[in-house]
Amino acid sequence: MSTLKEALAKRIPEWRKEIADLLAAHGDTVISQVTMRQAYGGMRGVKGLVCDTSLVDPYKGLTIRGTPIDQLADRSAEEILFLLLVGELPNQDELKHLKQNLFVRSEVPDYVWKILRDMPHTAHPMDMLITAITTLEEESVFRRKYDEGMKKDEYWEPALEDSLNLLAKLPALAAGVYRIRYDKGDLILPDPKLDWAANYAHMLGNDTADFLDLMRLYMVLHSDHEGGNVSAFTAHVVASALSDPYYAVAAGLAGLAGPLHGLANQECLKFVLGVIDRFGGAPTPKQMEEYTWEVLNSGRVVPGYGHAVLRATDPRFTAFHAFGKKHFPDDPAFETVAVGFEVIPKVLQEHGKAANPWPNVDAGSGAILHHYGITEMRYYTVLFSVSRAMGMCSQLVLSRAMGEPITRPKSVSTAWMKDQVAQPAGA
Ligand code: HAX
Repeated sequence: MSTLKEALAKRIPEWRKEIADLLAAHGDTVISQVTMRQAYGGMRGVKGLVCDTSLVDPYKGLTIRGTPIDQLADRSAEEILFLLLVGELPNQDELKHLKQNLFVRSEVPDYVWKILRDMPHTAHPMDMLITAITTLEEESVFRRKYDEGMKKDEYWEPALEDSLNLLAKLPALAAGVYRIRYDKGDLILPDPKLDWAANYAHMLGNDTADFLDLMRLYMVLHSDHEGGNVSAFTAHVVASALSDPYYAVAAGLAGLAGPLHGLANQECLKFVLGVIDRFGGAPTPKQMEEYTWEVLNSGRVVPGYGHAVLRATDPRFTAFHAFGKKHFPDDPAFETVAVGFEVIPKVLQEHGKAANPWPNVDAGSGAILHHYGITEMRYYTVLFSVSRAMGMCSQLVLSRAMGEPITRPKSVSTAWMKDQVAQPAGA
């Protein structure tokens, strides 16, 4: 049976040559310029990174290896992982092998459960997930092989091994975080007949066909979002120091746990429930407008709206919206998100600050989870994390395969900036 590793091993020499040829011929070509505003402004728009797994077009949104995300919404997470890494979808044989391979690696050692159970009962679920991952670092093959003196050419192999081991365990780990943190009873064992995403749903404790489908969609939509977002970039930088994938993914997830990034889904449901609470159900457009202005006038951001790169409605929002519309159009939380979509972009345009007034992926996902009984909103970023780990791992395996060096941009001081624009004495 052919494997993901074999498929990747075939592609790597081609890609290495492609990059070497490009650099030999055009290595000194300028691809970006940096203004002072960009240096002080989160490096927005600076092109100084390469990511081949996915790309975000400001108007069309996410494409994975060139395919728009809405055309991949019916695929399994395993297919997406293969696509991210290898650049093409797996054949039946490769897919079957990957599913089995992930299942075989999925058992979580007891010492991890012990640590999670010993954590304070008030711990944030993201703290628990990150702790579980750093605890699992004990298993790192990359670190062991590095200590044994592996060659640079070989780095990608144990990076892939660690990535597959970690990804295989993540659904069980994340479901365990949910069940331990929220007293949901015993842990549930995975079912060998289910795929990776459906097993996550099953281990959370909901085996209905709709919820399994939702988890499949959720895991695909959040899987990757090019290289410059906080979590991907953080994981990339940490892995560039040859820290192993457990450290890199844990670091990336610490970034995802920020309210301007992955934690926004938690904030979004808080916003939606606040609206429902205030108006006793889904609001009218007028009420939604009033509420949104209140949030803005109190100096807060409207969660789920705006984006550092996108300048149109996020196709991932559209996919979630279509799911909600099909399965539960009358749910008050879904209706509230729908009214928000009608009203909030206009309010943000009138407010005049946000460069992008349109919804991002987080605007509606919480309302959908809420419908299926996952009401513990502090847990939502964990779901995002399980999926996004696929992107982080794929990117770091490819970075090692391409022999990328340690990341180290140059910083400058404000005094240096002032010197650049100082008039010569007497001018
Ligand atoms: N509500 C109110 N104000 C907003 C806003 C929003 N949804 N989005 C942007 N703005 C404001 C910014 O706070 C900024 O204000 P100041 O000049 O006073 O600092 C101004 O508009 C310009 O910001 P921008 O250039 O449009 O946006 P950034 O690239 O700086 O930031 C963010 C992008 C996603 C962080 C921003 O739009 C935001 O805070 N959105 C709400 C939080 C959110 O939904 N985050 C999830 C994003 C998707 C993601 O990463 N998921 O993981």
